[in-house]
Amino acid sequence: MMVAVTHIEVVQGDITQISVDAIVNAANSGLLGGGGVDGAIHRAGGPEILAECRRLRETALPDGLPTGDAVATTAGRLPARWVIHTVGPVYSAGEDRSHLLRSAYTRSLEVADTLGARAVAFPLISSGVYGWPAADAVHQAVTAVRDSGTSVETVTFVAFGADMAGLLQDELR
Ligand code: AR6
Repeated sequence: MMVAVTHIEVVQGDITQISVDAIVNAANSGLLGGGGVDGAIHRAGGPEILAECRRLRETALPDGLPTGDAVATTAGRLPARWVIHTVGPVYSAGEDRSHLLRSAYTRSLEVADTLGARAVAFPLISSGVYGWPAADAVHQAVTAVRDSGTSVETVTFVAFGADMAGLLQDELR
């Protein structure tokens, strides 16, 4: 039996500059933009991405994209071919939502498999505006990708700062 092994890499930088088949956006259910990495992707990718998100809201996703799910659009003028939008959970100290955080990764990889994407880059979903503690966000991200069974060959985690890059390197060791 052939067992696909996904290679996991860490780079520090801005995900909008990464040349891969698909970059993942830490979006919100509305899909119409926001701050953080979402704002950066729409700014750098141009209006084509928002136009396709609007069309999705008018057709397949009238109530928006549920937390833990994922959907692809064009990447506009980004170096990537697709943006896979996913919605991580807002962190809650009183309720364990980690299954939704892992689902954001696994559903994104399922969408990537459907597209035939071989190289995919992720930001650390939920670790910014949504308040997920960085060390656990990294742990959930790496374990979700490792356990996913995806056909994607290379997953690149894009750390926005040196602290996040260090946490990722520790988790991968
Ligand atoms: N490249 C890579 N990582 C980035 C970039 C970038 N250009 N910009 C920020 N990050 P966040 P969330 C990191 O807040 O927590 C938006 O308003 C950032 O340092 O972007 O899932 C959406 O519309 C952090 O580590 O996403 C939603 O409403 C990580 O990306 C909400 O924020 C995620 O931070 C989603 O919140």
